[in-house]
Amino acid sequence: MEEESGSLPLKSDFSAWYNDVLWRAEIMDVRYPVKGLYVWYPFGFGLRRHTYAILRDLLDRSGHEETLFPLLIPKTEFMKEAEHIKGFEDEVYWVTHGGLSELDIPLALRPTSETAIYPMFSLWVRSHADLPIKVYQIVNTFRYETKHTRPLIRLREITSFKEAHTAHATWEEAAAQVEIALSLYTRFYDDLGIPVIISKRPDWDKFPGADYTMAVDALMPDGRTLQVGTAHHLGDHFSKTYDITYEDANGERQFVSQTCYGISERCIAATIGVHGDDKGLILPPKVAPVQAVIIPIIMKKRADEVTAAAATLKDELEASGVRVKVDDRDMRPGAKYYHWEMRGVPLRIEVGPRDLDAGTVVVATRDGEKMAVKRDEIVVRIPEICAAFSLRLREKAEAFLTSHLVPAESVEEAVQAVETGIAVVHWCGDEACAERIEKETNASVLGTEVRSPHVVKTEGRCIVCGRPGTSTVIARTY
Ligand code: A5A
Ligand code: ZN
Repeated sequence: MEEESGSLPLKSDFSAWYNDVLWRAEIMDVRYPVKGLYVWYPFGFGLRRHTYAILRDLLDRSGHEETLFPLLIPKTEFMKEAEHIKGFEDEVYWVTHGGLSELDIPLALRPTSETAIYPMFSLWVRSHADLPIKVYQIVNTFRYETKHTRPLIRLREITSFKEAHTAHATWEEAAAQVEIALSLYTRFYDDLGIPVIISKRPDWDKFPGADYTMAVDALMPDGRTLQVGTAHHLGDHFSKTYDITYEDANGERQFVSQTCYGISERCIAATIGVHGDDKGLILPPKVAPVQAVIIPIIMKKRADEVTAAAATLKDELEASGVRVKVDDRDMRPGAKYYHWEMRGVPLRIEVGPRDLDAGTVVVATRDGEKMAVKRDEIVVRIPEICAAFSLRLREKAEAFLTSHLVPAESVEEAVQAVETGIAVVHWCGDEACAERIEKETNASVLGTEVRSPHVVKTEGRCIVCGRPGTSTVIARTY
């Protein structure tokens, strides 16, 4: 369909590019008649499936168990933790009726599941032996967002909310779990070829009901950052509210310490935004729904021979675990190339009469490399070609991030820096100074205690007041 309706805007016009590529590459259909709710096309859902398989695998292999809690939360449970309510009350959708009768207790559509899960934790935890608990679920959650909604980025129905919830005997153990979560998320984004910046959100920006929040941010091509994950230390705020206790060695009841951490389909927005180009998506092979497309180059003569060779190659690649398609539609090869480039397919394999004679196939990677590969070596060469391709994507993204991290020694320099990227400044920790920075730069303080190989933590004078401060990252955000 995209072939018939104009062309993709340049990626330098990122917002227009993003909106267009979503339907041209068949990721999301935005025509669903409810604001903030979107439809996954099957191709987009394939991308989601392979992306979340990585996440599931990381969690499953690090002691997490998958679970599933109800969507509806009774108002009585929801309203128990004061800070949590304050943070979410203007974002909650309420179910008030069952058929024609009003419910005795209204039910919230979960905006996140602390208040669904923790009353059950209270029943599950009895003794020290029941700890730690580490569970996660991948579900839809609902948030009545009032800021501008955007597919995959700011949704009212988050369709792919991965939330993990843990309970521990001590505060320190929970703090260690936050670090584990951050390292899992770093590995996840590494697999997607997306370099991230981790930092501690300022107090006024932490999760409602948390002791502190660590956030994972990715840099989008327009210089704005996207928060693509968070890990929260919940201390005993919720365990006191929901009475989650265990008996310690002395027979005394102790409140558990908790954490939770989440990732949404923003991880897919980041994959799309970070890697794509003027021709469309560029997908890392690990998550591409189609990893290789075979294009038979059909001339008048030897059409049957070429078709048969393409089919055999497909079978061989499929047997070796490659997600592969043959595009044998009756179209110009150029139009086919365009079609699969839009969808980010990492490898295109051309098979024509000349290749048959030479005993080779032509492999073109989505980032523009082209090579002749011996026909009888193609199956073993594919993993290596994919690995090199993934590495190039990652290196390109790393280079983009590093070149957009700009040290700023004054508020004026920070104003300049956030025009194109992330400002790295010194800040004293005082909220008044942060307000000044945010007002003048029209950007947000992402956080302190920055964890990134690209930001060296240093001490220096606060760019507002001159008092001692530490490295702080500032950016315009989604
Ligand atoms: N219970 C914890 C994990 C929690 O809810 N944390 S959170 O509110 O920070 O959400 C987790 C992540 O979901 C965020 O870091 C952000 O990446 C994503 N997210 C939050 N609101 C979203 C929305 N309206 N649309 C898409 N993604 C969203
Ligand atoms: Zn200051």
